[in-house]
Amino acid sequence: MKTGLQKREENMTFLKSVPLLKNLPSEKLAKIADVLEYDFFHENEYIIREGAAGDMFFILNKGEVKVTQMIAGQSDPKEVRRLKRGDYFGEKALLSEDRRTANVIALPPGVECLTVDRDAFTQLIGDLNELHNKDY
Ligand code: 6JR
Repeated sequence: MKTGLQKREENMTFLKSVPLLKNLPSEKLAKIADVLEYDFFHENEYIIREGAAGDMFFILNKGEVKVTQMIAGQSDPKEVRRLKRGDYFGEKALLSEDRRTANVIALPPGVECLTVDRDAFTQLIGDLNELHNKDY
């Protein structure tokens, strides 16, 4: 069995490896480590649906996802990119209070994400320049 302390250390080590978070002070990372949750998704499962409301931010811990988006005049969503361990998604709906801008779908064999809710995101992550300057 892992102790709470071991789990916290593991989370801290991973958070330090996430490019988005690498310049945050340890105290802030520790706060994120304390509030994050784990979420698991089966292959082909929709983690995020375009057009839905959203209150969660995701950091990919294991596996890969594909991002798809509706294009005007086309009936099927088109793949726009793939994301891997250490990448994040779901920030746009939290920054703008808008609907989700794309679908995010788990690729085989499935995905493990760290999730941060809207309150913690706003307090600890939401003011990072990288998020605001992101230009897809
Ligand atoms: N675009 C998440 C990854 C893209 C991408 C282009 C866009 C928007 P969310 O998909 O956050 O949920 O994290 O909206 O909370 O190329 N993602 N690649 N979003 N939006 C989103 C991102 C992630 C879905 C993308 C994304 C656009 C283009 C034109 C408005 C207008």
